[in-house]
Amino acid sequence: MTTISSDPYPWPYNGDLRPQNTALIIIDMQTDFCGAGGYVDKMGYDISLTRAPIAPIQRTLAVMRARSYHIIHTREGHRPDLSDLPANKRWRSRQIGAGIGDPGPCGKILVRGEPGWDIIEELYPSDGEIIIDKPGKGSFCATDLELILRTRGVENIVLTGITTDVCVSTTMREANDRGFECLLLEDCCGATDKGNHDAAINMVKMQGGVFGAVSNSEALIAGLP
Ligand code: C5J
Repeated sequence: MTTISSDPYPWPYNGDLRPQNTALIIIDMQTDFCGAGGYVDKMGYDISLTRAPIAPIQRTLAVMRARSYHIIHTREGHRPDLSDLPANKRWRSRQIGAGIGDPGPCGKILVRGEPGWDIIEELYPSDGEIIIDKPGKGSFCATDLELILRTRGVENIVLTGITTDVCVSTTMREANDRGFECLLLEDCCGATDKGNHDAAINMVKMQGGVFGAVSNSEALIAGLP
């Protein structure tokens, strides 16, 4: 029986925490979401908020990699011909001056293969780690993530990345509905608005842990077998 100190219950619920059944998912740590000249920067948000989780994720990743946990990275982005970009998503992004698919300082915004779309150097995947390319906010929508998790026997998911209130929250809800036992690491996430970050974390803890539990990198590293 191994659990991590977390809120509102020691995670995972059944105490079955092992490298074989547990994955670290690092969501959308791309230049477009946390780098100078990327999508979030171009929209006018403060990228220090989305860069804050870089160091805690690095520490968590190093420990989980060394202990052979499953490591999965995601990237939000669209095909170069934009055939998977819904018209309303493009329209909305243009309203705020950062049109998806339009040229920007880091190449075409949120387009696969462009410099801004790729994962930042500090958290770049190692050989053999899974990368999920997703067109939407949730990591399960229009991807093979669920198939990969089930094939590998993953039951527990540790969630990190950006942004807390959008892609991380959507992925956590999708995973929870599929029966995965989820832990969100508070300091390993960030949002474009601090209030939204706090609210997204608070929502997880309602109803006895309606989407799972919340902890932080220090507690996870201290308790990880
Ligand atoms: C957004 C994300 N915010 N990775 N994407 O559009 O949260």
